Amino acid sequence: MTTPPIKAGTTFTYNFPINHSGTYWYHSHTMLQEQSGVFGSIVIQPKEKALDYDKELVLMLSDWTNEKPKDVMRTLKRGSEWYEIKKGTSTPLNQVIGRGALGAQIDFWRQRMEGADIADIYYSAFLINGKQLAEYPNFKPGEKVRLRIINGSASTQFWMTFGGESPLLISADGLDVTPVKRNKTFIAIAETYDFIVTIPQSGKLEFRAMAQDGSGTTFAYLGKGETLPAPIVEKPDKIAMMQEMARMKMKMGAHALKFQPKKDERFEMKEEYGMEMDGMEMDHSKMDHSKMEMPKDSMKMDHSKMDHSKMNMKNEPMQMEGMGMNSEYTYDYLKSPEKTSYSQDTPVTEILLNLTGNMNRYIWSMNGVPLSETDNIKIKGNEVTRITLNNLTMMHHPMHLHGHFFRVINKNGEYSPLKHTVNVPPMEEVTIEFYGDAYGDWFFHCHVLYHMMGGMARVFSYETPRDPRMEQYPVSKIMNEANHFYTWGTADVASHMAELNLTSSNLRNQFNVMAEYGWNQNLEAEVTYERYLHDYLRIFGGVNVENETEDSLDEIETTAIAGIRYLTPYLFNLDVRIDNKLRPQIGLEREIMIFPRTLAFGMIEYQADFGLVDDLPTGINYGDELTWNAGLEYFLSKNFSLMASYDNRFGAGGGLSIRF
Ligand SMILES: [Cu+2]
Repeated sequence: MTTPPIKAGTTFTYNFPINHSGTYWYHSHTMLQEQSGVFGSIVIQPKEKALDYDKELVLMLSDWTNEKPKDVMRTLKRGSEWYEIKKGTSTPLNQVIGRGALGAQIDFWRQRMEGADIADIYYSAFLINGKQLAEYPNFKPGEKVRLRIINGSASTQFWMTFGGESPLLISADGLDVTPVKRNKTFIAIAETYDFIVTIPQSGKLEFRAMAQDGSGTTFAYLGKGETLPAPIVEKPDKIAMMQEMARMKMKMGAHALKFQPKKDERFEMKEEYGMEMDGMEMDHSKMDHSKMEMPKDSMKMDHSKMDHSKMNMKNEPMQMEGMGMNSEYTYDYLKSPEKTSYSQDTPVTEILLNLTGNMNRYIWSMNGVPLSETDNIKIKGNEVTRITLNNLTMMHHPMHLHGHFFRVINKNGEYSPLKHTVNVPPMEEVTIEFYGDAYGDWFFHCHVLYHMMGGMARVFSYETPRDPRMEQYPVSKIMNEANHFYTWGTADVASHMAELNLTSSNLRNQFNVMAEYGWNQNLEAEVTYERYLHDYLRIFGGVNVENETEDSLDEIETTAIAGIRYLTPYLFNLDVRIDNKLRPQIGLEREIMIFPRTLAFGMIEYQADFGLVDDLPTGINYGDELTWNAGLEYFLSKNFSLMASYDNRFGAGGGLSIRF
C-alpha cells in the first residue's frame, strides 16, 4: 500500500535496492485481476553461487477458470452448490449416511456448517508455466537443475511430488534453508520453494502438483524418454475429515461478522471456539509426561519436541503440534541456516488474530471483523511484533504480509525459518514474529484471493507519513473493497407456478425481491430490506402483497411487514414477523443436498389473526393461515436445474429453475 495502482495505459517504474536474492513473484492487487493472470516470476541471482547445480528452471503454478472472476465471487456469495458438484467433491446426504457419518453430519449442522471444506472453486485447469502438461526435454542426463517453484494461484494450494530420487529442498519464500531431501511437499498460495533435482540417466523426471482437494493435477517433465513417475498423493476424504473433526469435538461457527465490531472479544472468541482442550493441563509445571498417553482420537502431541529446559515461553513461543489431521502441514522441515531469533531485550508486542469465516455468506474476517469494519493495526518500529494466528475455520489460510519476512516459530526454535507467507491449517494456531524495520502501511491478508476480497485482511501501519503519490488512494478505499454489493437471482418456470427471486447484498445490507404466481390465480410478492446484526441474525422490513381469497385475484391485500430472520442451529432459516394488521407469522425453511446433484427443499409458514385490526367474520374469534411447500431440485448445469414441488396454494408441478 506504498505505491499507487497503475492506471490502464500508463507505466510505473519500481525502483528498489536488491538486498537479497531468491525466487519471488509479482501480481496485481487490484480487485480480482490476479485470477485473470496478471502475475509473473521474479528471480534474483545470488552474487556468488554457493549451491551446486548446473541449470535452473522456474515452474509457476496457477489455476485457471473460464468464468469471469467476478462471477466466481458472485457464485460463492450466493452459496451455490455448483462448484462442489462440478468438482466431484460434494458430500450429499446419501453418501454421508452410506459411510455411517450421519452423527458427524448432524453435529456439523448443529454448528451451522454444511461439512468439511478444502477448496471452494471449480477450475477448468491447473497450470505450470501456462500449460497443463509442461515438457522440458532439453535437459541432459546427470544435470542438476534448480527448480524455482512458485504458487501463483488465486485460490489453489498444491501437493507437489517428484519422480526419481527425492530432490533437495534448498530455499523457501526466496530465502535459503538448511538443505533437506524431501519429496512430498505442500505449497501454499504465494509460497515459493526451490529444489535441486538430478535429471535421470534414462527417462524423464515427472513433477506433479495436485490441487489440495484432489480436483485436478498439473505436470512438468524434465528430460527425455520413459517417465519416472512421481508418487501420487491420495485425494482427501471430506466425509472422513468431518468424522474426525466431530470426534475431536471441535467448536465451530465463530462469528465472521460480529454484532459489535468495535468491541474487543478476541480472547473470549479464542476461548469459546476451536479445539476443546479437554483435561489438558496447560500449566507446564504440572505437565506429567507419564500421564500424557492420550486416547488415539484426541490430540496427538509430539513429546520429543517438548523439552522443558527450552520452554522459555516468553522468548520462544511454543508451537504445539496440533491434531493428527493436520500433522502433514507443519513447517518443521524448514530450518534457517542462521539464527533468526531477536535479542532478548527487544520489546515484544503480542497480537492475537483469530481467523474467522462464514461459508453460508462467504464472508471472511479476523476476530469476527472484516477489513471494511476495522482500523489499521499499529506496528511499532524497532520492536518485535508477535502475532498468534488462530484459525477458527474449516479451511486453510495462507497468510501473507507485505514488506517483511517474519519468523514462523517451529520446532527449530532459534533457527525457525523466515517466510513471507504462512499457511494456517484448519483449527490450528501458528505464531509468527517480525522486527519492525520497514516503514509505511502494509497489507496483511489471506492469499486465497476470494478470502481476501471477502474481508480476511488487515492494514499494518507504522503510522509514518504516506507517500504523496498515494493522496488519491486513501486506505479506506482499499478497505471498502471487501464490502461491495453482489447481486444474483433465480427464476422458476413450472407447470403450476412461476417464481422470481432477486437478492443484492453486501456485508451488512441486503435487498430482496420475491414474486410467486400460481396459474390457479394465487399470488404472493414481497420486497424487503434486511440488516445483518451478525452472521446469523438480521432484522427486516418491507411490503408484502397477497391475494385475499383463494384462487382469485379479485382482492389483493398489501401489508407492511417487519421482523427478524435467523439462521438457527441445524441450518434452518427462521422468519418471525408481524404485519400492519398485527398478525404474527412464523416461518421455517431448509434445503439439503440429498443425492449427488439433487437438493430437497421445504418451507412452512403459519400466520395467526386475532382480529386486532380488521374484524374477523362473525362467530370466529381467531383466524389462521398455513402455507407450505416441499420439492426437489436437480442441477443440470451452473445456471439450470430441473425442479418439482408441491405447494398448498399452487398445487403440484414441475419445471425449470434458472440461476442468473
Ligand atoms: Cu483464507
